[in-house]
Amino acid sequence: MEPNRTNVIRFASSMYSYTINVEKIHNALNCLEIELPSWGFANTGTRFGKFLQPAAASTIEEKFSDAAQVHNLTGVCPTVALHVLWDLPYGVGSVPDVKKLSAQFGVRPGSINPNVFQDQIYKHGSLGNPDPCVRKAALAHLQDSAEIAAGVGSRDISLWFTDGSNYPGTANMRQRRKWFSEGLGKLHDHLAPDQRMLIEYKPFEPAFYHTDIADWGMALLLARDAGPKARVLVDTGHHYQAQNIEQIVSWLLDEDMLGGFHFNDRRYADDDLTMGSIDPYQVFRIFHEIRHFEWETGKRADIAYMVDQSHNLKAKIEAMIQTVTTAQELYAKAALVDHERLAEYQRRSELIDAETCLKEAFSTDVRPAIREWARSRGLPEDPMKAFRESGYLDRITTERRERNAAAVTSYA
Ligand code: RM4
Ligand code: MN
Ligand code: MN
Repeated sequence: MEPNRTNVIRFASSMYSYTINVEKIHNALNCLEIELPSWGFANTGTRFGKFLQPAAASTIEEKFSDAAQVHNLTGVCPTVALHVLWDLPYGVGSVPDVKKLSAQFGVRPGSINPNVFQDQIYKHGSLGNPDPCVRKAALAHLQDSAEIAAGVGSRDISLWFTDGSNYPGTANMRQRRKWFSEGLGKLHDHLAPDQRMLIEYKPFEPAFYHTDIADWGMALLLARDAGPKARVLVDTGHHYQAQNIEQIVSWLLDEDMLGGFHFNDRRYADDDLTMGSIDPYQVFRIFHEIRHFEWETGKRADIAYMVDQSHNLKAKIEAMIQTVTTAQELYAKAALVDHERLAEYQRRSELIDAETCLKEAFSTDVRPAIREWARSRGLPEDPMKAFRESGYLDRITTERRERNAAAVTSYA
């Protein structure tokens, strides 16, 4: 059948917008990097116990090796977040080892995460502890962490505190805020000129009555108090059910105070499930706010995109590949939003058209364009398939099985 003129024109114009879309997606993917957490490759569990995986990583060398697999297959995960207590047992003394592993595996150390919650001295808090000796010890560890970060060439120190209380009347909340402000200020003074400190908030758990840094407002005030190198870190799992995370993100962007993300998903609380597994539209909306901010201001938002997940049941490396693929898809969709058109609809309060404009981008199948992008970079089109065919999992399962079987799994 001869194509009629109208069809030809329609086809040509849809080809034209297809080409524009592919270009938009490729440009967006070129600037998306995702940091993997070292602890995401280790055996983790719930407070009721762990189900051990024979292939889980238990040394920092194994964590680097697993993270490198994900980076080699996806091309967008050049850094791995490290937890000082779990990954650098000798503190600053472990820096040379980390540098060696980084050179060996081709992935760099990313954010450095101090640990001021596991030691027995932190039973009643760290920087907010009523005991000045404990506050001093916590600060010393935070400052050491800044030195570790400088030593391994990382920019960000990522701070999460469990400080809080379980029962009303047992803690002086205002006083603790002052201690926090003091301690974080001292850490700020200790940072090198190009370093940043990211302050994470969480409404509850492990503290169940009050948490010292419970929400983005508290984190923002403390970051402001600390100084110009402090920013807020948004962990998507650290909000109450109905909270509008993308609005928090857009306000923090507006204040130039958004430093980074810990991505994960949840159904109930801080479930640490795979990003986008429960509510992909929410991740899209967050990415959209960031892209919209960048379009409107002409500025590039300086955000560390990090994953903070715990795969108790899923195979760890595969779950991480799935996460990266999901992040790319949702970011690519957000890159497709037609900002000019959206701004016009918003100005005229054309509600249905504005919402449809967003949904059109969300419902576009971006996978062919992502495959094309991967091909153009010499990466596998299907990283999961490539991983499964690589034989890596079989090899590490054999190597690590015995050690993992001997690990501790009990809750009590
Ligand atoms: C916390 C928080 C921190 C992470 C720890 C392991 O809930 O999200 O960012 O480092 O878990
Ligand atoms: Mn987190
Ligand atoms: Mn968390």
